[in-house]
Amino acid sequence: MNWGDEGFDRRSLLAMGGGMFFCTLAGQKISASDGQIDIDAHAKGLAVPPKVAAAEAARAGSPDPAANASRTELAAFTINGPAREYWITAEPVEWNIVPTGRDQMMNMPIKGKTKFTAWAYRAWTPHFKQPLGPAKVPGPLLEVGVGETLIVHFRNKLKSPVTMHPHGIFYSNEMDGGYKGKFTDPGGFVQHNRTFTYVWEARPGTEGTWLYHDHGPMDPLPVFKGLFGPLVVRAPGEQAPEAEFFLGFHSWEPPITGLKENFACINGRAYAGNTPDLRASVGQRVGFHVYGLDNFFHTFHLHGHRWTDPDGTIIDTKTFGPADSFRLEFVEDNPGRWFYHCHVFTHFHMGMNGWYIVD
Ligand SMILES: [Cu+2]
Repeated sequence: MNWGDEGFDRRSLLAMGGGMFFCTLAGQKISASDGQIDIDAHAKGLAVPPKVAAAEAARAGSPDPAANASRTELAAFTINGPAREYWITAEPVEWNIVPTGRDQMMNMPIKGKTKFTAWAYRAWTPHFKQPLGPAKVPGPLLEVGVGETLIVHFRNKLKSPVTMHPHGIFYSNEMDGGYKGKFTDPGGFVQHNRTFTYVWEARPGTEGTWLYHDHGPMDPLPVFKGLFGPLVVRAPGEQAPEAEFFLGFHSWEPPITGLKENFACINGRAYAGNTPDLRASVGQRVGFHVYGLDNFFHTFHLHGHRWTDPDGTIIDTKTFGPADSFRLEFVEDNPGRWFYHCHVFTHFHMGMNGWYIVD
C-alpha cells in the first residue's frame, strides 16, 4: 500500500480493491480488500511456543499465577542501583480519531464515522490497584535515567497474545518481548490475563528518545491498532525542557479500523484541533520528541522555527522512517499560532497536522 498513489482528492478512499497486499500474519497473506481484520480470530489457532508452555505449566496451581510469574522473572535478575517501576496493561478502548468532527486547518467538517475499537497500553498504580487515567494511544511515557533499571509489569487484557518490546534501552535475550516462533521466551508471548515483568537496563550509552511497541505473534497488527508508546532515557544531569512534547506519527487504515477513510495521525488523532494542541511561552526551553510507527516515511516540519540537527546543520524539517525516533530542542523566540505537521502532502492532508501555540 502506498499513500503516494492516492491522487489529489485528499478525502477519497484509497483504492484498496483487487486483493492489494496489506500484511502477512502468521504466514498468511492478508489482503486490504478482505475487510476489517479480526486479529483475535487469527490468533485462535496459534501454537503456544514450548518455553511459554513450560513456564505456564510451572506456574499452574499457584494461587496467583500472574503475580507468581512476575516474581519468577524478577528473581532471575540482580537489580543494582535505583529502579523505575511501571504497571501497564494492554486493553481495548473505544477511540474517536477526530473527536471534534472537524479539520481546523481547512475549517471543514470530517464526514463519516471516525470511531473504532483501538488497542492501547494503560498505566496503573502499583500492583494494578487503580488505573492512572483511561487507556490511550500512544501508551504512557516510560521515563528512566541512565544508571537506573526500568521494571515494567505488563498484563495483557486483550484476547490475542501481545507483548512490550523496547527500543534503545539495554535488554537481555529473555527481555526482548519479541515473538521468535519456536524459540520464543515467555516475554514474547503474553497470553490473555497473564502478566510478564520486563526488566530493561538504562546502561550508559542508552540515553535518548525511544519507543516501545507490541512485538508478539500478531505483529504488526497490534501496533497498527495502537499498541505503542514513547520511552525516554535521560542522560546524567539532563533536565527535561520546560515545555516538552512526545509525538507519535502513525496511521489508521481501513483494514484495521473497519472505517471507510484512511487517517494519518499524531498521537492517535487526525486533523488540527484533534491532534495535541502544544503550548509554550517565549523564553522557554522547548523539546520535541518525535517517532514514527507505521509503514511510511514522514517529515516533521514546524512552522516559524528551526533547530540544529546532531550533525550541526540548521534545519526546519526532519525525515524519519518506521520506528525512527529523534528529539529537537530550541529556546522559544517566536510567538504565534503555528502548525506542526508531516510534510508528505498526502499525510498532511489526511490529518497529520496540529497546532503549536506560543504566548
Ligand atoms: Cu507522513
